[in-house]
Amino acid sequence: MKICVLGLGYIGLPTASMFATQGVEVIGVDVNPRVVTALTNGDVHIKEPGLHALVESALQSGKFHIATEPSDADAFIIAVPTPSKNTPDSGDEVGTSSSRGRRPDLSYVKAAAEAVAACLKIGNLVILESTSPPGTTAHVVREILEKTGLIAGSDFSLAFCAERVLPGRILIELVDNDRIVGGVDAASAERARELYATFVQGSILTTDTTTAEMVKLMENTFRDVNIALANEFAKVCEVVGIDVYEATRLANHHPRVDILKPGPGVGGHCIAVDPWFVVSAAPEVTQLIRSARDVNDAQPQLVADMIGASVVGIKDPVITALGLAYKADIDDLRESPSIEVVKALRRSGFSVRLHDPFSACLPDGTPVEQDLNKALAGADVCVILTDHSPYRQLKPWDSALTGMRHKQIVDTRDCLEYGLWESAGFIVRRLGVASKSTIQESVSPGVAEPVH
Ligand code: SAJ
Repeated sequence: MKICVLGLGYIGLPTASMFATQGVEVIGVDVNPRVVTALTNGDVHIKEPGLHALVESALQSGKFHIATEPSDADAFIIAVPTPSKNTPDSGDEVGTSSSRGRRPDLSYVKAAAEAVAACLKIGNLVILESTSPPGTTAHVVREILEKTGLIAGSDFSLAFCAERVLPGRILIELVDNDRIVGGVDAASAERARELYATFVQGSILTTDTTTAEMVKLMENTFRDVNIALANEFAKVCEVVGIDVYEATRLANHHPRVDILKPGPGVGGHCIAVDPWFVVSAAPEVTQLIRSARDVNDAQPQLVADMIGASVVGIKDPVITALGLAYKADIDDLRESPSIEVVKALRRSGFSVRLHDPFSACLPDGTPVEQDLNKALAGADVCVILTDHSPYRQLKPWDSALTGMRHKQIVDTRDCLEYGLWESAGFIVRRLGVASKSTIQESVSPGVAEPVH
């Protein structure tokens, strides 16, 4: 058995390595020569627990070969990105987010399918893993592959099987999670099921390709809509003067309620993108999904306004932003709401210092301070945007915090034991919590208590 995996990113690389360490001959293909050179030299370009060791052992097994183009194989797995792009009229509507009307960009999937078509032989199995709008496998990919004259479902098998892994737990979830495989016919689904059973220990359930594509989109849309609900509850709780975390904790005692956490917005390459694939598949009937996207997309500005309010009255305020990744304990900055908050603050003219223990620079090369003491020295407000573990352990008496000019914290992730901080004289602002001690109430108008 020989497999060709196209796309050596967050999903393709672990998947290819997993097959190779199970004794399957794998050709890992990436169009980016830098990725290919790095991997050939044993350098893994993605930070993920256990991934370096897995790739190393795959390469050492002699079963994992890296290339820039696919070659003959028994099975092809396409794991390239499916980003979204703005429709020409997006962003023009008053009161809506700039991402309104985003639609899937299938250019990478199409290019990968063309590359597979060039090597396609009778008896091959082709699987699309990239998250895709409903119908992509059965129409777009099928059409490209059938240009060879071979017919899907009779000359070759064609299936869709999306990944479902959580960044930070990829290697565990790749093995343990159930998988949904859709085939253009029952035999295609069955062949794909057998292939994944090489390393998947969860159940592998079969269906048709379009249902399998929709399942993946529904999963991430479910999460997006539920996060939007948590963000909306946070705003309501501020209006009615209560603590959203207390209310959520109590509501979640109900056996059929599981409210998520509010935050600075939704990031990552999936949840902020995939709902748009659903919207673009059926724009007339997806008002709720669209509204949820708008609610989540508006969070960074809301958080920026909250931070801006904390430094009213302070001359030349210094804001220190802790955490830039889209979620805790990873280095992934894609679609990160933390970066959107920083951009919004800078647009308003604020000076913002950046700190993140996992990222030394932004994608545009802007350096990110790695020393917390330096990042917070003389700062007027410390803002937790991403709840990385080191931040969760912060205490008001840590040297980094005592170096601040004013004792103010904005915790957008509810990750600090806020009572401790308030006892130490800090003003703590949390999303979804009506401020007990606003600056205006505690000290002279608009000025926070300085650190002595
Ligand atoms: N977030 C909140 N509040 C919450 C939970 C999350 O604001 O209560 C935010 C996070 O901070 C982050 C964003 O949402 O910015 C997304 O994070 P996440 O941990 O919910 O999900 P991802 O994007 O890392 O991974 C998701 C997962 N999908 C689901 O949980 C339904 C994962 O299983 C998928 O494989 C992955 O998308 C993907 O690749 O599609």
